[in-house]
Amino acid sequence: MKIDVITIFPEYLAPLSLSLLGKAQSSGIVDIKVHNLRDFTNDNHNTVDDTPYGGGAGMVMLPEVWAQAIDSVIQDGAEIIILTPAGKRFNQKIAAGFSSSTQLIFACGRYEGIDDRIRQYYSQPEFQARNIKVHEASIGDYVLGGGEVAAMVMIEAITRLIPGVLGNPDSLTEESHNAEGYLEYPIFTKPQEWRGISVPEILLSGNHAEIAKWRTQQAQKRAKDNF
Ligand code: 6GU
Repeated sequence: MKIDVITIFPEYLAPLSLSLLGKAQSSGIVDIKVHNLRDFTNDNHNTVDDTPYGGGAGMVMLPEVWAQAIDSVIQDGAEIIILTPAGKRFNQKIAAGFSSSTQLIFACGRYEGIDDRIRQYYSQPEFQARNIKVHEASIGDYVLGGGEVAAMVMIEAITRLIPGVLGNPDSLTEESHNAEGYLEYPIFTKPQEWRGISVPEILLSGNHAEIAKWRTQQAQKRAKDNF
């Protein structure tokens, strides 16, 4: 999978070369490139934004600069993901869908966002014919300073679902037994008693059917208590 992240703060994305993702890149499973939007400006001030038509607070990112950047990386089959708090809420199911894509392009908006014509332009029939799709995505109901952290969240959630990225693929099958993707039971390791708190007796019983039943109950209880 090819992943291109376009941002005015490339340094923000440095953690992408650490840990599992760093390994997945060295082994060639994913190829992540971070691009500086300002490299695609055409004026001396490297301008990326201007005031909004119709008035209002803040600045809007210029469509031509974004198109230059996207055009420099786009391939047939690409999923263009525009990060905006107004986008569709990202979840595990969406992550699974994107995990089989050949190219993901993350457009990290700042300020009040990217001129809407970028979404419109890449949604046109000529791009549809190339299997290129545009999405607007949000990671939750709160406002971040920009899409960079949201892109990292999505990249981590998506890439760990690609075969070969996780050290132990069993971690994935365990998760997928839960319809909502990640509703887990509480877990314990050694020692059996720690600072006066004991591991639940059932987990020491060796009765796998009873343990599975307990874990399901606990996971359901957790899911209910969380909301
Ligand atoms: Cl994708 N961007 C911004 N700026 N804020 C967010 C978000 C994205 N998702 C949740 N909050």
